[in-house]
Amino acid sequence: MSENRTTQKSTGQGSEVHHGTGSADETSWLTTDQGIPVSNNQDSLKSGARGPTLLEDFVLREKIFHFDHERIPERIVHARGSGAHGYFELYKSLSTITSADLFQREGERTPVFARLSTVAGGAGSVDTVRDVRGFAVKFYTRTGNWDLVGNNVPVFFIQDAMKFPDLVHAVKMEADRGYPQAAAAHDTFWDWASLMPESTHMLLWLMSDHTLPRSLRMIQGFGVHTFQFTNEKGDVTFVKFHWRPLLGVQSTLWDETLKLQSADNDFHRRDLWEAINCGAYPEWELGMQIFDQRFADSLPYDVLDPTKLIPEEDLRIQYVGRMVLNRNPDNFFSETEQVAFCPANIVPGIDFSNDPLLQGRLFSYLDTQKSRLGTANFHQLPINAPTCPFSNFQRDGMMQMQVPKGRANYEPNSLAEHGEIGGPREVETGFRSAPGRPELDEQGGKLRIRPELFADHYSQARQFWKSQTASEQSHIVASFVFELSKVQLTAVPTRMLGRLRNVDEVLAKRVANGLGVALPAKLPAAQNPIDMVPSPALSIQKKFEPTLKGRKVGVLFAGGSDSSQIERLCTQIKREGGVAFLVAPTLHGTTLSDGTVLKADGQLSGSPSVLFDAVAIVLSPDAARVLSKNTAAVQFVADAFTHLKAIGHTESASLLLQNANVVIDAGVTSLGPEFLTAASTRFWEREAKGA
Ligand code: HDE
Repeated sequence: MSENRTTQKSTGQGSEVHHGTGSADETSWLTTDQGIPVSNNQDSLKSGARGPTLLEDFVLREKIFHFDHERIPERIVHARGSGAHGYFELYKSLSTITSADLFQREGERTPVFARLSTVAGGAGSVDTVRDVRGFAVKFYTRTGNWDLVGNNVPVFFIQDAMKFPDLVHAVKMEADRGYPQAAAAHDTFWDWASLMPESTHMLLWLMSDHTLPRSLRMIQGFGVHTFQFTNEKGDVTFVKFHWRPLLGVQSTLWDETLKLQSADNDFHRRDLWEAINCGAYPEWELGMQIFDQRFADSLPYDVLDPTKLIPEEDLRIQYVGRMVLNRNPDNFFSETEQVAFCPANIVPGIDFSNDPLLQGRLFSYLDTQKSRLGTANFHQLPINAPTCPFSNFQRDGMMQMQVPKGRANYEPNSLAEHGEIGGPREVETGFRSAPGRPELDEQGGKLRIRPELFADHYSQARQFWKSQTASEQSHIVASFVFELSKVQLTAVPTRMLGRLRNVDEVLAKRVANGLGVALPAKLPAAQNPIDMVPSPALSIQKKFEPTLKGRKVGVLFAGGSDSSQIERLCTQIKREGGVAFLVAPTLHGTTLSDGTVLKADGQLSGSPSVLFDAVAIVLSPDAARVLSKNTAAVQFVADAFTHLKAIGHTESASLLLQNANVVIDAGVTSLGPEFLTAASTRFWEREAKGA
């Protein structure tokens, strides 16, 4: 026998990547899943150095076997998401309206895990698409897990769960061709949407800037449905949930969004991760609109209809606490991928309403977890398990990870009387449904119908349109034109325009003009819309408050740049709560005016200005001359200008600005304090001037 065939220890001549052996401490040892120490993680077991691999190589087989099964089905919707841990802190007790434990004690913190997602795209799709964002929060309360599974838009496409599979089939990749990915701009979506008047209000939101968020840290969240609170006495109150980002709501422009897709596929995921990693924890306030039946009755729409919202001008939002996300997941798969949200997870003191969309969701999410996570025991995964004790008589099933003791797997039992473990028992303070209201809701008869008040599909869509600024209205028009221009089914854009006339004649006309088609006849409405008072709160721009907090400034420098100027700028940006990101033509070693050498954070060709909220151009005359002929540098400045961002610059950088066709306005400044003010906002007026 040759030595090669007998000595497994030999690594052979061709093997060169053995990275040391584990220490005496067993916890550092590489082992198989069975705990057997592994001596070689580079080479499979072969018959001779060049021979076939042997079937007995259990180390290799186990490694490949596990790898083959690494993926689980992605979510049918909301497949692409980013998660983080944090806490919810209550401002003041809500004990008069709800007995929910997490809302009892002022200042108390409840741990949470939040997952923010896009809806239509697959798990590997790009972050910056035009889409609604999911806003799901799991509260690990002392009386069980409460999942508030909402979106960043306060209304939904449909009124009844029956239509959800149709909506999702229509918006996802088309069934035969498998594209487009993560986009609504295609035949089947608009075919469906143009035939679904109830989706109109949501379509206005979808076409608005709300679906192009600048950052996941800058999105709102909404519970969408009406929920109910119950207190100790059994009184019932209605509640709608809102999340308000402390960084303000901010969006990108469509062109910015498109360019971000090539600049950074993971723009939102990276942004969230980096912010948490550097201690700039994103924060939202939890708001509630609390009302009773009398208020509900006073509205011209039904509060059980999820295509309607209650304008905050009509009913104040009370902010009752804040959520801080302060810890990134340790493992993306175990936490963000395996987290299983379910709107049916509510705790004593909170209850559902009869919203027919919500009612359907109560079934769907539990069911989908079995399909994704493979077992009814998915609740035992660490990210899903309640942090309070939980115990019942459910037993066994695939992947049972608990080891219940004793033989009490049924109830009632008298085992405890015989000195054995008897198991848990019902508790007086346990979950109780809010009392039904037969006079209002449960009126007997099994009917597949909708309440009459659900028939108005246009009034709130019109209110939304009228509440936007001129710039936001132009964006909505441009989005409709873009999306409908991608539709090849000829009757569909016409049908959509016929519907849009019910929302607003000017909107319909502008979209028709953009498409270059004649305005078709108005389609009949099930109920004629009414004019509601515009709600400024529905506009992002009207609520916008200038700030540098959480924003990123790209600082372009090159050889010979003034080092003290760069340093001063970076310090000031940081002081304002922003991040300065240094960009230079070469990454390593740019020599500045005083001879010091500065390393950039990103190379110019890979760090376009779409990645930033504002840009500062710190160039020496020589570098400005060179860069004014450099395509990446010219594009850097030109895009910043077109994307309505502040441009601060040294006098000598003027040539570069000229070549980028920058027109001097309030957003183009020197690098003094005026730049910091300008960098805290956007210059929407440039749009009107054709930027
Ligand atoms: Fe969902 N939805 N949905 N949805 N949804 C899912 O559950 C469903 C709806 C929302 O980060 C799925 O675990 C039905 C409204 C979010 O893990 C699935 C209906 C709102 C997330 C499902 C709706 C949402 C989901 C896919 C109509 C906003 C991601 C995987 C009756 C209020 C949660 C999963 C996460 C996920 C079904 C409508 C928000 C298939 C049947 C309305 C944020 O169960």
